[in-house]
Amino acid sequence: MLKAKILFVGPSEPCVLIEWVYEGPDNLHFAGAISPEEHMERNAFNLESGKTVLANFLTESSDITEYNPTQGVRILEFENLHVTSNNKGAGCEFELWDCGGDPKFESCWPALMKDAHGVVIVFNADMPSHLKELEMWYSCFVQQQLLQDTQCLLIAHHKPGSGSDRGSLSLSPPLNRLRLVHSNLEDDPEEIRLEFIKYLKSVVSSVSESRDREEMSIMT
Ligand SMILES: Nc1nc2c(ncn2[C@@H]2O[C@H](COP(=O)(O)OP(=O)(O)OP(=O)(O)O)[C@@H](O)[C@H]2O)c(=O)[nH]1
Ligand SMILES: [Mg+2]
Repeated sequence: MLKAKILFVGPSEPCVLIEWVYEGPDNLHFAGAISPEEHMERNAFNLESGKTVLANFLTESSDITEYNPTQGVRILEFENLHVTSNNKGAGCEFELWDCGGDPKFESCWPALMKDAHGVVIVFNADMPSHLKELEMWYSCFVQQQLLQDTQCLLIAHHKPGSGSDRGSLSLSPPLNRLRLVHSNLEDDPEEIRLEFIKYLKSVVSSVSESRDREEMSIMT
């Protein structure tokens, strides 16, 4: 049975250590790092792209509402009845590798990329810094791995309350050659589910085609 490995990658700002100093009465000084309240605020500012939330939704895994930075990678296995590996209806299994976006995991990337069949880059369209980073993720995970553009999907994830302005997002080459879809789990969750199935189908057909080509070259 065909088994396809799909990576979920994309930016997530590292947890900045905010040093604060409070000068109290009698010249008392307090100093500290990021407080729990600030951590909550940081969440509201949408610094992460939403890879884990989307990965859980698309593989029907548990819902996570509290932010828990992915440490390295989580691997979610799933099957999708709508996606078969050939026209006789043979099944196909998937592994979704939900990668942590913090740059501190960069040293793990080569191991994560190995033998991937597809790369989904998730970003938050409201964050200008995410848009600037997209090209780096594409170059590193797709171009340098010699994957086809059809094996890559860009997902502009819209968190609740972040506004769903889609029109203003225009990407420059080479990113504008890629398939770009929007996800908004609150307003229209089925839209991204259908788009993801379409993407899985295109990955499976390119994997099957390259296997067929390999088999033909062995026989001839
Ligand atoms: N309710 C809701 N919350 C969301 C959604 N997307 C993101 N969030 C919130 O944003 C937080 C961060 O999202 P994650 O999916 O964990 O982010 P990530 O891209 O996996 O981050 P890293 O693992 O650090 O790379 C979540 O824990 C949620 O609190 C969404 O569609 N709905
Ligand atoms: Mg995560």
